[in-house]
Amino acid sequence: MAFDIFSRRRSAADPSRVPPGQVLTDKWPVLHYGPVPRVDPARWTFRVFGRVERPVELSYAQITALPKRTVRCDIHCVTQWSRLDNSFEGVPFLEVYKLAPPLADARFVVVHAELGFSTNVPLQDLLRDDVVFAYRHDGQDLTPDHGWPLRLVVPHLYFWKSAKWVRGIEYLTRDRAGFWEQNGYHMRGDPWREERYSDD
Ligand SMILES: Nc1nc2c(c(=O)[nH]1)N[C@H]1C(S)=C(S)[C@@H](COP(=O)(O)O)O[C@H]1N2
Ligand SMILES: [Mo]
Repeated sequence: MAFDIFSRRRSAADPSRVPPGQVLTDKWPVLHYGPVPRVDPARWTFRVFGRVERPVELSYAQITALPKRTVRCDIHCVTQWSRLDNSFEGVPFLEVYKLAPPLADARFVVVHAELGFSTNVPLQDLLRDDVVFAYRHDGQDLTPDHGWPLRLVVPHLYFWKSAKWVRGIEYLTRDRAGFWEQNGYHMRGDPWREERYSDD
């Protein structure tokens, strides 16, 4: 316990872990637009489509049978809270990428989620070994609030790019604004450069 308090203080005291304009929290706020969708994993599918040679559709059993990894990372929300030292367990983006590779001209991805939510991410930002489709956080299954049964985690971008309740990815040659991006948020969203809004 004492160690936990010590390590938290030490993180809080380390400005190199906290991007400009962010405030630390120990709690994990729940943030999204609209209701929490009700999801039945038995009927759930994950589609890979767009600029791919061979589109695929995976069941929940199939995607969670792919190799998994645990990523330790900090969360930075554009509404200015940051939460340090999270662990997310799930399927690396790179595994899904290998399973249905995009065509050579693909440069961007739109991540599709339940209830019409989407977010766009440059492909380069997803081709990193710490980007995962997560089903567990800090050793427990994700709660429905936080994106169960599957959410994306892109540790180095603002957390709105980490879509909850994902249902597929679409590869594109040109960038296309997702839900928050159509409402003024940045097309990339790097917290270290404070890329909060489209005019930042
Ligand atoms: N499907 C979906 N995913 C979403 C959102 C949303 O509205 N719908 N909001 C994003 C935003 S703005 C944030 S900050 C994080 C919050 O994740 P959390 O509730 O697990 O903290 O989810 C992101 N993923
Ligand atoms: Mo957010």
